[in-house]
Amino acid sequence: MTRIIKLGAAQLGPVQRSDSRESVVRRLLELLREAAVMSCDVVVFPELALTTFFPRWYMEDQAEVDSFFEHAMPGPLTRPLFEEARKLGIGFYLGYAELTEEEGRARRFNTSILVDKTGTIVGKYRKIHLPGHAEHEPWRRFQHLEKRYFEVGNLNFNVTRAYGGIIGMAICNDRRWPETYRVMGLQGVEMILLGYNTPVHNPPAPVHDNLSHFHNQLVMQAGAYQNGTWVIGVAKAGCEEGCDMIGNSSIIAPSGEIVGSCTTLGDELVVARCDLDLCNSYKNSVFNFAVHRQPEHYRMIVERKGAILPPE
Ligand code: ING
Repeated sequence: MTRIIKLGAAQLGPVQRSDSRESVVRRLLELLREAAVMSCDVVVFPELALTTFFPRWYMEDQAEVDSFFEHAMPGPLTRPLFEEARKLGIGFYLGYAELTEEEGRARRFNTSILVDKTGTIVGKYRKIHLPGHAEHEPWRRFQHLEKRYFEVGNLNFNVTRAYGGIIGMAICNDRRWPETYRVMGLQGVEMILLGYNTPVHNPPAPVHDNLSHFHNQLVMQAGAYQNGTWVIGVAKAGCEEGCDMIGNSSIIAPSGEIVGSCTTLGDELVVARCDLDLCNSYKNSVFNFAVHRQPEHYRMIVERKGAILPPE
């Protein structure tokens, strides 16, 4: 029996600071309904989909910072999304800023959830690779303060059985690190869902700006091929509060081929037929880890975190 997921990459255009949660949820519902017309099984929304990318600003007032976080998921403003998804029989990935209490203290994470077709949360991930910096750096055109506002994720890179396959999640900068894909690849992942908010301009390395689309697709294509998995990356795009962010949302097959990508910087749904069994020809041949990987022959370098160079 084939295991095909009709996958909708639901890119969002910019969300401005003044845009209410309600207005954003209305946009997400619009994309969800369009996905239903296209017979989608699963829809992927961006990272931090409910608000503007607030780490671009230096803030000291914790209450102001916390206004960008969700204190419950679903909460009163996001519940309509879960209810509509259940009614339409569509699962979804959603990225948001999570404020919760664990071990007796407030915890703040850059989080994504996996919701099945009954509207039940079946998976959660908290962003591990937090880019940027923790203190105000006035030399920058805009800040990137994820290290200030979020803790490093504490849920590892995990996988969930859902939608008939083995599904993993990542968030934005995670996609640039090969470990992200390999840790899930070693768990047999067949489809990795991730959202991103990626400025065109990267202040520490402006020479990379003109390669932002190339790098965006390069890392996801490599991760997909080297682990025999589908990878779907979905942007919040366009000019947000004066900061231009890339679109280029992409659906990538286990072959590394791009089977669909957005062409605008707005709210845009791209749909693809994702056959999970396409993973097998890579997992059972060139990337058959059990037969071809030799971790014992490089473990010492990985664990020592450094090269073993011959004496001078
Ligand atoms: N954003 C960016 C990303 O990794 C970045 C940060 C931008 C890194 C440009 C390198 C170059 O896509 C988030 N939110 O991680």
